[in-house]
Amino acid sequence: MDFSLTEEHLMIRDAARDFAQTELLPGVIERDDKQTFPQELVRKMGELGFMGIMVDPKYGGSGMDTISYVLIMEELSKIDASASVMVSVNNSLVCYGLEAYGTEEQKQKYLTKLATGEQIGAFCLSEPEAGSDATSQATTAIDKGDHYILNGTKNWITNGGRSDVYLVIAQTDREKGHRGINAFIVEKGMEGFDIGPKEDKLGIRGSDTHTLQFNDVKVPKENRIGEDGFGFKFAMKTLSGGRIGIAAQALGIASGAYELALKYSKERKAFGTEICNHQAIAFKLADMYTEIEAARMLVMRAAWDKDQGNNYDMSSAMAKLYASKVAMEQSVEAVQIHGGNGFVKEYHVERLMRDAKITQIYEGTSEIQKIVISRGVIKG
Ligand code: COS
Repeated sequence: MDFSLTEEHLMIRDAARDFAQTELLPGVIERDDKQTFPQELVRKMGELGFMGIMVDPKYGGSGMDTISYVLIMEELSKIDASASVMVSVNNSLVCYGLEAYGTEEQKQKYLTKLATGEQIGAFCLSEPEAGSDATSQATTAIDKGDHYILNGTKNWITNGGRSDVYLVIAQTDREKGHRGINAFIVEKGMEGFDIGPKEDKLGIRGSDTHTLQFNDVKVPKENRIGEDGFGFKFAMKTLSGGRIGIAAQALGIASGAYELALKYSKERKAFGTEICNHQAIAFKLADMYTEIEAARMLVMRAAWDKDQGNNYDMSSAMAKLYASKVAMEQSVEAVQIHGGNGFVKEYHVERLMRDAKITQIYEGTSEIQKIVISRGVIKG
């Protein structure tokens, strides 16, 4: 067993940290306040190879491993979880989904642009009545021979207004249940595809979240991903990797909040000494650090499982369940250590606390992760 990172991993982590500090940090409060999508920063992240981290270089990707992906996600998320969720969705839901299950034509046409950040992608599974209960897809894709006709509504779609490529899950044959579900590549601008207004959110306010409408959208058959009826398994397999990305995002929110709290506790004085010298604060720091390191082990384990070719359904669910809990609890503690200043935007921790909540909800709520884990435990 080896807990150390390679020289290459350390370099990748430092590059991500440097980018987050110099590029993401300066405008992060304003982007959160005004809900501004960081278009220019996405372009820069594409140049650094962050939009196709694990994609094979022959499709324009960086050809890195999942450990690298997790390291990059943690560093970006310490500073700006709105930017990191775009990276996560583009990498582990859209690029991975296309690379693992797309045809060579689909990879050449779509993946090559998504992996470089020239284009952005979105993953469209959730619906007004189908979030956790993902097999109950109301969106339909009727088979018309050489094309499908898509009708329905998708909710809370990250990158919803800014994407060029949308992977859309829809029901083709209701009688077949989940085996009648398909996944499709839908392009922005296809007739009948409309993007609703941007959601006004509690956290990750710089990310671009929309409801999407599909009204008789004609999707060519060559845009279906995998065999007929593969769509639900496609969503499940892709989300298992997505959960590693969100777990790493949660880890970054927690460690970012912790680092700010530690620094503050060494500067702020009360009762004649820096507040870190008071046991009330020192014990909080001890708990925070321990919890974050425990989350890190689970996140790294899930990434390692994926890199080794092991099944990572359970390890990614455990990583997301635990890291998101740590992000929520420890960002609250970071605000508490900051006292009154913690409630003020310029100290950053209140934003991290707001951003933390979504990690317990998207890409499968904590309750869904417990379903996945408990089924795995019982099955053995
Ligand atoms: N990989 C491959 N196949 C999987 C899978 C996985 N990780 N998980 C489930 N499947 C397959 C099952 O094997 C089953 O196929 P067969 O009947 O051919 O064996 C099929 O998918 C249906 O699985 P299951 O019966 O377990 O479906 P459930 O309705 O009980 O739902 C959960 C399973 C709850 C795990 C699933 O609906 C889920 O993950 N929901 C949350 C979705 C989500 O993350 N939403 C957020 C949207 S993205 S922001």
